[in-house]
Amino acid sequence: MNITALEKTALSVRALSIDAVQKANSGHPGLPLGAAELGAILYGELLRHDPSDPAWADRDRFILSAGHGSMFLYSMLHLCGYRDMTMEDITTFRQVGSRAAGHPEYGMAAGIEATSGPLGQGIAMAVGFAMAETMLAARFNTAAHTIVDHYTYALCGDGCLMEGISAEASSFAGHNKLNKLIVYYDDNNITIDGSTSLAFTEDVAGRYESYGWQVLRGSMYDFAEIARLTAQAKAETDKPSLIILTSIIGKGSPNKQNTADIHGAPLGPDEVALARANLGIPGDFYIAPEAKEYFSAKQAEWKKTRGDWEALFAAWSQENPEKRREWDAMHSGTAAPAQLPVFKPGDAVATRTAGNKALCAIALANNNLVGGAADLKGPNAVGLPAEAGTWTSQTPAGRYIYFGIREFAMAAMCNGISLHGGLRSYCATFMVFADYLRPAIRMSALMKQPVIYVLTHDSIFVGEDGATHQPVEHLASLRVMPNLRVLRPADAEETAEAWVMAMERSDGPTVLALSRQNITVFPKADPDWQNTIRTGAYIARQPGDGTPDAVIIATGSEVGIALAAAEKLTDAKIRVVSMISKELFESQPAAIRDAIIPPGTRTLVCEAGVHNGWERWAKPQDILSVERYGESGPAAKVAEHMGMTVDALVGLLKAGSQ
Ligand SMILES: Cc1ncc(C[n+]2csc(CCOP(=O)(O)OP(=O)(O)O)c2C)c(N)n1
Ligand SMILES: [Mg+2]
Repeated sequence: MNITALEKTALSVRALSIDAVQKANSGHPGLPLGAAELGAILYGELLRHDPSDPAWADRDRFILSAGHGSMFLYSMLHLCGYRDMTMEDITTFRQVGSRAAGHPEYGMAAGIEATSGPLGQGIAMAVGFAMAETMLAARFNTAAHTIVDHYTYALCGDGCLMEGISAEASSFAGHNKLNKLIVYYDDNNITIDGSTSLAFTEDVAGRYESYGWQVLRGSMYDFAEIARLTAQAKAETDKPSLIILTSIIGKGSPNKQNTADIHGAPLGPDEVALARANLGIPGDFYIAPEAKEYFSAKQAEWKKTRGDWEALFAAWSQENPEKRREWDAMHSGTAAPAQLPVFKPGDAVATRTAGNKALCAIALANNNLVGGAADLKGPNAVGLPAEAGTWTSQTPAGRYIYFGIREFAMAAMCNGISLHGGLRSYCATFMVFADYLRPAIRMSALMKQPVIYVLTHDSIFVGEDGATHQPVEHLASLRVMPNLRVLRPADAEETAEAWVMAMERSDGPTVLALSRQNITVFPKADPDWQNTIRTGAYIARQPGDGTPDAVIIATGSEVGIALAAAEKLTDAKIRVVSMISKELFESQPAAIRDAIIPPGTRTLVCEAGVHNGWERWAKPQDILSVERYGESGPAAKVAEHMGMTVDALVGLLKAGSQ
């Protein structure tokens, strides 16, 4: 280990971070200054990676959970020679167009493994990465060839550990013995408001030990110790490791280090000058020549390591052509067609139940689909066929995941699994608990990850469980999230298509909103509905030719209400549109929209949720919605009590036509 080169690397991280934040007049110098030594040794000595091929499948992953310290990551990527992270990006840190965004953003620059900044989610995503590694290793390694063998590293701060999601994810990781997960804790006792003594005095080590982690301690400023502790973490084959590194926030800034002032504000010109003098930084955006030399030598080493792996992979491919075909299929990013379940009009099936049949069929055709529920495997109906097995530390090739009752971590872990590559992930809970996982859904959408969220029990038709379990505002609140696709199929046939639509998506997450209650499969007026549904809506009922007298837009179980209401008004030509995805439909060209909902035609909406968003399609008095929390009782009685019935819709239709 070249200590001088590592010291000069840490110096360069400090120099770049001080200047980038100062120039942007915005940013967080505290973490990169305080943890620069870890950056140097992690990227220089510990990580198995190759900047010339940042997508190398068997690279170690590093997730900066404390995403506010983004200059830590950008400095290291630049120093290592990741081509995406140029000096121009660094000198334009936090400006529009720079790859060095305020917080690391997945997709902006190769080498950024995950978007981070929402504290705590990085730890959970790291758990997901580590899970994915075990899954692929179990499936593809052979006695002769170990082609999947990498570690997942993360760096977290006090904030990540205060967030509840770290508890969910770390408890899960300990239970599942994710020994190739190594989390460094930047233990500086400072957050934005000041000392951690204000609000965080728990025994972190004791807590992690109780989760079943190996807990190690050392100094952030002792390279040999960090190397030794990391080796100890790797040697532990039964537990994840937390390496607590005592550190000084903003180290090197003579007047601001060890204070909250340096957490998230530029040093200011005077303190920049003092810090430079103190550290021995000779100029702007300084990179020490020793660091440069060190990393150019490393680049050759890294290339060789990856080259060795490529040779191993080629030999493995040669000997295991079938496994190789599966590897390619799993990494292709496209879903294989499945033998979908067939339903016929008149069948009474809950869409959650139909969804399970579709999921099982799709899972059989797509070996890379893994997932589970937050202790609601049965109620959400998201079990996998028996041959898919269960993912445990003993059976890592298994595909059904018992996440436990940890919705938020479940969703963030699914993001990690998806980001890792090679796998598709899904997860499930009751729709009413969508807000327990919402910040992770947002991250799926932001990171363009095709995670599938199965949210069942999607309305007041849940019945007896009552108001706490009946979603009312959730559909509307999910629909407003950019790049999230919400699909609410109206019967079993639509549900199978919805699952296919979710699998076809590669650039963002999908919510499948499914019913608890049985729904009768209805005949579809549009013979081509299986294609038309991909526009977000199709004509489910079409009375005769020509323009209808009125159009009812309905979603999910309320399509049945709309169909029944339309039948009751025998003297009017009423079209029923099943709108499986409002936002998808609204993104269609006008010609497609107008063909389904003719402009100028009276349009009504029926959905068992708040009206918000539907004003685009119907006048307020023509929207049959639910504007209050639900009631406990049998579903039909609750619906009657709340006015979500065929008669109520008939009443609306008649009222408007007078
Ligand atoms: C979920 C979430 N809540 C709040 C914030 C705002 N925030 C950013 S950094 C920070 C303090 C973090 O303290 P610590 O992790 O100790 O970082 P350090 O100050 O040591 O760099 C807070 C509250 C956030 N980014 N994410
Ligand atoms: Mg801190």
